[in-house]
Amino acid sequence: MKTLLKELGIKTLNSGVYAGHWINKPDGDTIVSINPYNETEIAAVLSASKKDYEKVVSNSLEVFSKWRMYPAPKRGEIMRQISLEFRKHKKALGTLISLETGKILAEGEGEVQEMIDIADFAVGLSRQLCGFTMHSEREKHRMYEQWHPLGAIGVITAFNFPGAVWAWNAMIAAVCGDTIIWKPSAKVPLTAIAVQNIINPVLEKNGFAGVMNLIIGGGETIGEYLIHDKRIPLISATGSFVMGRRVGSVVGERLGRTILELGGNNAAIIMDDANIDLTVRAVVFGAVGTAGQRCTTTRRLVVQENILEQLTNKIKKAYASIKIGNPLEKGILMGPLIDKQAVDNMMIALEKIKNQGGSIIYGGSRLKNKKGYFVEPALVLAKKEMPILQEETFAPILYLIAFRDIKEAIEVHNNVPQGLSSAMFTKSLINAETFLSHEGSDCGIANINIGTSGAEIGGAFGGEKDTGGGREAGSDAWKAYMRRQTTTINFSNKMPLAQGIKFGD
Ligand code: UN1
Repeated sequence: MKTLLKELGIKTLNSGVYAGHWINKPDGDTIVSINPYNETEIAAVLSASKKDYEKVVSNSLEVFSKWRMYPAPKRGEIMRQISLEFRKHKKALGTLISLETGKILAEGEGEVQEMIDIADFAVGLSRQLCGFTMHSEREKHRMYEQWHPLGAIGVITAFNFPGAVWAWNAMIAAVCGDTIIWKPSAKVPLTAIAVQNIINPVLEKNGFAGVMNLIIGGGETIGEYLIHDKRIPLISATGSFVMGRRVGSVVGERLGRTILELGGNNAAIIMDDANIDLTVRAVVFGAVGTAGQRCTTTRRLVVQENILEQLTNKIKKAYASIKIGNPLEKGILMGPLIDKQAVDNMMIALEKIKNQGGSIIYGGSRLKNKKGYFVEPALVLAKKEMPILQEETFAPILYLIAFRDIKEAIEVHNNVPQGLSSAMFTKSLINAETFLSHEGSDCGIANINIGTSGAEIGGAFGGEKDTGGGREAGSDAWKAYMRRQTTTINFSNKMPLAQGIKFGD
């Protein structure tokens, strides 16, 4: 572990504030990063005070005034160099992510791959920040729109994807000409420090230290400063609905912009014509991967009643073969939850399930024989009226709900406050297209014969309703990081008015 931490520049006690340079001794509290696998301390971090916050913001604003005038393709070239650095450190960073979050190594490295992918995407995007041109109704007039950088933006990320979600935001915002102030979850501060250490030499070498900055601290301090700060035109926040509502209302009050990527309560509908083996594989990864702690985790299976028993038996069998343990060990498919609170929350949810008439047909116990925040994944036979089905419990609990026809399935599917990801398993074109139609899934992501989690970066990522409506990563999500300007140029010798208005002539 020592060499790993050394490669990533992690010391026993680290500064948690970068403002174009590491702030030597930030004034905030000390945060300790705990390995959820064995409850031991990995390293500690000095968090930011209000004074440190001011340094980060003023630096980000100063760097923005230069960065915005640096040509976008050249900004892209710097993202290319960053992408190469991510590649170089994929193994080490993936291992640290695994250590700090408890996700298995394959997923830790997969997360770094997601960072590489979005950095590569940003390189290409840097030559494609295109606006439309329009035909003016006036003679010898040209009309077009152009996109300008927004400013210094705030990026608030959650513990479960401590690298990738920052990269979705930072890589895209940076090619758009923005500077970034990153407030990661205080549960995973070391990944953030490691990432900052990886990108710093590249940004410094190119004369742009401080395009991407870091501020580690609590939501009630640093988070609150960021969302209230008029100088920050955009806050992109990933986390719970409660957090998102706070961010949305405070930033909305000052007419700032937000990108909100909040909880999911994702369902997969399994039709009786589905390829069952393929379905089981997708469902197990979707429900148990990252120990059920993805916002895209499959939480509800809506199953056609005539295959419920067969499917349940196969899932049970698959669950029984899942090895739970040290996330760094080969063959392990499920690591611990992030902390004790997460385990307690799962146990509270399971109690509620029982009280509401659900039956736990597999797992659900706290694993007491080993250290660390371990649980067994749980399978629950649920009734569609159970109130708990409306909630996102950030743990590996999978509800099985029976349905008769596709109409009922879609009704059950959509009948939750959240709207992030969704899936249908079927071989029928008619079922698939119905699910994808205007009266089908109401989510931001809808898949056929693919699970709810594990999205590629090329598409826009995000969801509807209580998920917050934001979109990040690929497609045209970049537009949220820029301001649009509509421009009309008159190259005639006349002064015609739009709508043919005659004004004194
Ligand atoms: C998250 O859980 O916040 O689609 C992000 C996925 C990953 C990203 C998850 N690519 O599951």
